[in-house]
Amino acid sequence: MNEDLTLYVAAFVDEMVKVGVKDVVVSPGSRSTPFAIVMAEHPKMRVHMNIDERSAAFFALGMAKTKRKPVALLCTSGTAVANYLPAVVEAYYSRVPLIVLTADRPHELRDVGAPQAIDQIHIYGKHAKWFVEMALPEKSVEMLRYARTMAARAAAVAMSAPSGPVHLNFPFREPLVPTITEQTWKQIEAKESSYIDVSIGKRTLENEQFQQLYEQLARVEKGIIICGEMDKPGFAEAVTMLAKTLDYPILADPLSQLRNGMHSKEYIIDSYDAILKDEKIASSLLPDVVIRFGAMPVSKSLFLLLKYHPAITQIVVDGEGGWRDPTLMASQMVYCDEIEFCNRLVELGAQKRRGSEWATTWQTVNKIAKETLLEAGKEEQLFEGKVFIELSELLPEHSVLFVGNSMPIRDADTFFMTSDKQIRVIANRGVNGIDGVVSSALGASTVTEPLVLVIGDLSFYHDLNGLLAAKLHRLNATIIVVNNNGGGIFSFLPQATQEKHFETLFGTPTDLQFEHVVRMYEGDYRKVETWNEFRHHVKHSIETNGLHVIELCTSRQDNVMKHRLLWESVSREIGEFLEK
Ligand code: TPP
Repeated sequence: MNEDLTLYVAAFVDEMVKVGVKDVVVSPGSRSTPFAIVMAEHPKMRVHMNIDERSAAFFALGMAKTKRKPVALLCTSGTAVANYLPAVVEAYYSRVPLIVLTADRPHELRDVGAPQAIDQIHIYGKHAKWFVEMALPEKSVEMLRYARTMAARAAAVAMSAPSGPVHLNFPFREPLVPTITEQTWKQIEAKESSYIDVSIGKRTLENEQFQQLYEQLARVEKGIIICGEMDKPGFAEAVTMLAKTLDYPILADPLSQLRNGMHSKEYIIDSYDAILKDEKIASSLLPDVVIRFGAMPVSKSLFLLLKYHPAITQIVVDGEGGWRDPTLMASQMVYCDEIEFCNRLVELGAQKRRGSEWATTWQTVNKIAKETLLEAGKEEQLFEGKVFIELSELLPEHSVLFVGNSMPIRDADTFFMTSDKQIRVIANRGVNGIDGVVSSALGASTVTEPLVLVIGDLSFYHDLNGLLAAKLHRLNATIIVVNNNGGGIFSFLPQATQEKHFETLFGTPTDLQFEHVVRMYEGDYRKVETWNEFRHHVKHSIETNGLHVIELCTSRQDNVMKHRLLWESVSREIGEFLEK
């Protein structure tokens, strides 16, 4: 009977379940056996097996992001632990709560040439919000309470602002197989409820601070609200009310969750990236004040506007108390829950300012830009941007659109415009990696369906291993691979002028036939050549269970040319309007 080990691990797992951590992504290994078996035995814990730790960690990240709750990860000792690093880093920067549990050799077997032993202490550095080297298992009442306390605290730290990953390292001595019986759960049930119930509050300001902010803003006519990545239920309604009160347009990033849904779109500007590409136009639309919510938006032209116009007063509101200002131009940091901030200013703004020329100009310019960009929707040839125009029509209510990094997120910014459909748009924008995107999307698909991922060919290649989860767990997902045979983004950058080295160092064509891989994972594979085929297969894949991969082959040269032509048309049309 391995009672010390069994009861200690069972107490930890039971507490995790009680504080709401009910999903764990497990990778196989020997040292992690105590947790793997206890978790599989716990009646309320859902175990998701994922063999490759790099994919497993991204799978957990996608799941946690979509749930807005912590998800646990479990792996054995050695390089398994190191393979979690990319996802831990992404989770840290994108504020996603993860509880990383790693099994380790006991202290006497460290740094003495024992197999599969590496230094796991603080292995994720500052990318883990909290690190704990756990005590060796013991079944005393005190140590069972210690195990419970650590589990509750791990979830609390992961969830408290800013949310992020925590790492607990568990030394285990052999024998490693726990002896779980019905009695085990009774023995560790110290209390019916959680051992520790943690309440986490929201940040707010004093009444006078709200009053001062309102008075400051009420004096300024030329203001804009900017929303980057943000996924708080209720924020869309609150910020659109604030926009109405102040008569400020909202420049809404595709990840702000403001472009889609039932809230008012009157003030939502979705084509600002194309509008602001022309410096002359941008300088005629300069605001005096900006209120910024969420992460920094994807748009480069918006970033440049904020960076190079120091006269703009930039107010950055962050409910999680970070420092999200890559422009280094913020004038005010406001640490207040974003919904509370909007609601309180709306309450103060009884006298609404409406119908200013400022807001109307932005609305008209946006309309012109949109109409011009939507011309791309008439394109007969396969054009990357049109994927998102088509998806706005094809995606059903309550779908999740997962967007890959590189061109897909930029095309979503330009071509995925406002609609009344409830569509959640998700991406890994903490550090913009092209790694782990397939796994993150598949993790998200375990939480909500239908899920459609749009991804570039290099990014798809990067995480082909991730597809195994779809086969093993019978997941339902549609993956649209935009295959321009290499890194399309680089054709837009100054590197594109380096003809001698461009293809070898940046373009990097792989000439891979993805069909074989998709079939290996028992997915349905379609290559589309026309928009009719595209529509047919997207609709069919959403209505049918299983993994579907739809590949669309495009040309990098054509792509850059078509984007530039569209941006030129937008500048021309808006320029003519503004000169009138
Ligand atoms: N490695 C990682 C893990 N993340 C990165 N962001 C990069 C490298 C640098 N990088 C950014 S975009 C890109 C690379 C290599 C090319 C992506 O190509 P693809 O996924 O085919 O998308 P496309 O640019 O064609 O839209």
